[in-house]
Amino acid sequence: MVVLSQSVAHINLPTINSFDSNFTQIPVVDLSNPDAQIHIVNACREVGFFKVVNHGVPMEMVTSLETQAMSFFKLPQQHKDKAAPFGYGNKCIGQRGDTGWVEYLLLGTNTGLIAQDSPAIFPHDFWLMIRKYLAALEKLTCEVLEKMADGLNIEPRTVLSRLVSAEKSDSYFRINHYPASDQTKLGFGEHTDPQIISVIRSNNVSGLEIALKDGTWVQVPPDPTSFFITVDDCLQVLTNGRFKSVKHRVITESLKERISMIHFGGPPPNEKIAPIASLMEEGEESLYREFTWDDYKKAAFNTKLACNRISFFEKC
Ligand code: GA4
Repeated sequence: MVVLSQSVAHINLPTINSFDSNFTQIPVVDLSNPDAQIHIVNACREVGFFKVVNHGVPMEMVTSLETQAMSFFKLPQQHKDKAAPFGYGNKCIGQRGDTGWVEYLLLGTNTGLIAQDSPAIFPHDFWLMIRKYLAALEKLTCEVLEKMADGLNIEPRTVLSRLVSAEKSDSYFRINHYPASDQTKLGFGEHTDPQIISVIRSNNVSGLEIALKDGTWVQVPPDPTSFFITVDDCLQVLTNGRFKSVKHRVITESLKERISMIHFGGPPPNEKIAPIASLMEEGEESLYREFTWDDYKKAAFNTKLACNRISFFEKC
């Protein structure tokens, strides 16, 4: 049975006991495997989610950033609240009244703030680590997207990666802290990510769940040495629906605190998001109206978390 604390008691938990008992494994892609591109494309078509190993990101870089972030979240609440204008949030997600058992830092990677150590409320070392981590994550994101282009047989192989490596790319970085609790709580409600792909890394504490194509939810066993990738809404459009963005959520059920760091790879604001021409078969039409990332982001950020945002842009 699910027991909710008072603070989230008003949240309707969606079908959290409908786990798919037949689904045994999250797809794993070994980036050093010469066939990695095939496994990436299969995972994106079938699940919209996979884990990458042999990713080349040094683990000490990841753990030292996590340690710094954890010491921020350990600060007294009044101190953390001072960071609210700079991306700190506590229990409130987005602008439309969504809540969750989570506190977080949410930073735009291209706003200039990270490059300027701003706000100075965080120590210089923290900013240095964030910059190093983001550089490594952008590289990993591009590697995955280039292999994806190879697997889809589209050229040039940078057709997707250039969207997140462009100077004006509008990516986000989020550190979520789910405090320990002895009760099951909705940490982060179900949603798809609006961007192209998101790269998630967490400590060794469970909670992340994904929805399969048939709507059943499966738990993702944590693996702190690996990264998990989600197919996001823009990638669904870029592939004209061949890949579907994956619904995911976090249900905390552990006495241990969970911390996750997510890089959301987004395109430049004025980039047109439409199916990649070289992927389309003869006579195939786009399933979506043409829009820019700025159009999509404005619409998306104005919705509730669980909203099917992509449907606003589907052709009737
Ligand atoms: C989900 C993915 C990212 O965390 C995020 C989220 C954003 C936010 O936290 O402000 C949104 C959510 C996310 C989509 C719908 C809107 C906007 C909260 C919300 C209710 C940073 C993003 O890009 O979209």
